Amino acid sequence: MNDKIKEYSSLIEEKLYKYFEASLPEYKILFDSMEYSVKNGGKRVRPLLTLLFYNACGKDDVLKAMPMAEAVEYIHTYSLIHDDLPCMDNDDFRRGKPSNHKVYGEAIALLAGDGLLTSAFERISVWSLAGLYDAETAVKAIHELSVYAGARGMIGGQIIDIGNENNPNADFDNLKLMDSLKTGCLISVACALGCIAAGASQDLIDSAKTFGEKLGLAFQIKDDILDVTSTLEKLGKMTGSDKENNKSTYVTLLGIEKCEELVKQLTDEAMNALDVFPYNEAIKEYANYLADREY
Ligand code: GRG
Repeated sequence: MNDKIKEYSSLIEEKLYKYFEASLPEYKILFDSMEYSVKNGGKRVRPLLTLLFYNACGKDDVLKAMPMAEAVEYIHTYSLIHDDLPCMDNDDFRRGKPSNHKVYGEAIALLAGDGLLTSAFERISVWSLAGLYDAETAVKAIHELSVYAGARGMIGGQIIDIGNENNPNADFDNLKLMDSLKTGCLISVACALGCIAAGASQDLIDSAKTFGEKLGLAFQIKDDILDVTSTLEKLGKMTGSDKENNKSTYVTLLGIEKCEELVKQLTDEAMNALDVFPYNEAIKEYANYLADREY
């Protein structure tokens, strides 16, 4: 694995939990619950992409992009906590451990998700007030994040997903729209945030988004493949859940072989968007790693 990927991954692990150290004693349980899910061993795909894109813009002081990386991982974690709730997917396991509501109960899990969502905007704005980002950079980052994580982005994808429950006939275009929103948007904005933190041009920000859109779809198709081919031990969550929920997926529509081809094709297309970046080697390596991943 590329040295930069290793270095940034350990930086992320070092910084991601600082926020929870300053928990309020009167209701520490909320911070414990937020920390439980953040600490719970995710792959850190999104914050890593933020740091890698910051670096790809020619910047080395990656700590400057860390609040953006934290923000996107907190939003990702909130989405997983809420997604596991009984009113959504009702999943008892996440990343091989009991899901948040199984440990803390539904009410606290709901609030932990709310706390993480809002803390994302706190992370960026507090560092801007401290002088790390100028006001325009912070507003741009907050704007992009709120659009991509909100009703026009990730939440929109979740609504389409709910509409597809018990609809094994959803077609390719429906799945593509759902996943572009549900999965692609947060990955896209993670890439864009790295460029925004670096003060990059709109051209670079747009290319980062294009990369994220393609990679996000490849990532989701791979996720659907692993739901069929992997195991609970490797994935840390129940496999076969799509079949059990009677859901149409890329695998049910196209079969595994065609899906593997599509992952490769979308990953290649994502790479094409990287030509404009001065330093893109680490991102290319990471995109290939994600396409070949087993969990
Ligand atoms: C706000 C309820 C709510 C939902 C928003 C993102 C989302 C929609 C729901 C989360 C569940 C899900 C399966 C989303 C698809 C994207 C995806 C494959 C998430 C898993 O991301 P990984 O593999 O997770 O990066 P880790 O555990 O590694 O962090």
